[in-house]
Amino acid sequence: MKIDSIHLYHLSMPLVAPFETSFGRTTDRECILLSICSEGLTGWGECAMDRDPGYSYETTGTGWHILKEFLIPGLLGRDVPDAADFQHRVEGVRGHPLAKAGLEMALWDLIGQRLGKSLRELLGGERQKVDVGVSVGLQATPQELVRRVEVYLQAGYRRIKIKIKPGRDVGDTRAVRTAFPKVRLQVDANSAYTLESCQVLQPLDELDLLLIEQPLNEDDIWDHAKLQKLFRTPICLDESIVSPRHARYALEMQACGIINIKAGRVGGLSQAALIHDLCRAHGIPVWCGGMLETGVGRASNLALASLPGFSLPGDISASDRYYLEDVTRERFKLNPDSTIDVPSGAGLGVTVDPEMVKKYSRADLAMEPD
Ligand code: OSB
Ligand code: MG
Repeated sequence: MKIDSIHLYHLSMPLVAPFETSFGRTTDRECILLSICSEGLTGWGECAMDRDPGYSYETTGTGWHILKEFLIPGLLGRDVPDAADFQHRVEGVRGHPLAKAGLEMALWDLIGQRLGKSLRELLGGERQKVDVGVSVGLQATPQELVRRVEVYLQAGYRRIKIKIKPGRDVGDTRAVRTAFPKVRLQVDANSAYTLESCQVLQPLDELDLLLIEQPLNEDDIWDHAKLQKLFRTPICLDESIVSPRHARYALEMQACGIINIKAGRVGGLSQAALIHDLCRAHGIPVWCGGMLETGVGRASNLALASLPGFSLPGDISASDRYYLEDVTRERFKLNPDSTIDVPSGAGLGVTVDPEMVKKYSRADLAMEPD
């Protein structure tokens, strides 16, 4: 497919409620939405970085720079038939997986539209609907957290993830566990601990958690391996797994029992699928993480989560958990069985509303071959 032009949009969208993690508080979520025009079709992609380098070193600022100066110039006017060719072309740009993944997403959308196949079909996904849960941010008090969790349980979510940080870990988790003894519960520390400071988390091992997500630093697969030996509860890696190679390291080191796969964090859907295949071959369960995506990224996450190895519920909640208005005409709804339907239309299977993109764009840039 010949890449005729690429359009970037720096979005800032108000969340229905602030989302707080160990690395900060988000009230308006930023990202870079992009479209690729090719032979009369338009494919959409989302680069899921945030404004601040709290989760990852990538920000909307670095993403804009890398896309504009390096990634897009290498694609304009070229024929890019598939994701493998795309990955080969962007190999020379070190790192910046979130920026690359947004472009690859738009390419998959184009390929699907061209072939009349959904992203789920293209990736080999087997489910028409996927199990989902909700990720609940840090709240002012444990009591407030229990109230938030109750609201989500009433809305129909059957798996809860809570964010923890030093000083707000065992107490918060115990409060939720006591209030809801049977709920499927997991915690996410977003790299807020060290091997030493992690000692305080030991009581979590008695709270019947599905997993403990990313307690240690992003570049610290080695210490996660030491930590996993101290816990019965599976450690789940998120930030540490930035490529299929890192997934292999983690498995070889036995640094985790579970992996959270985000296509953005690993440089694209093709890389996410490779990690899925590797984990499946090793009997390691995976689940689809989220980055507060718009309807564009959410559609992509749903398709990814339909692959057979995604055996745990994803952080893919209904649209109304995040935004009052979205950039897609489609809004994703929670089914009574705590699932969300995987889009079945060609490509991502969503329609982008240009008015909404305009409303929430702070900047945009059209690029064509010179
Ligand atoms: O660590 O999983 C994370 C959101 C932004 C960045 C990192 C994370 C998260 C979430 C929310 O936990 C997941 C979602 O509902 O999109
Ligand atoms: Mg996480």
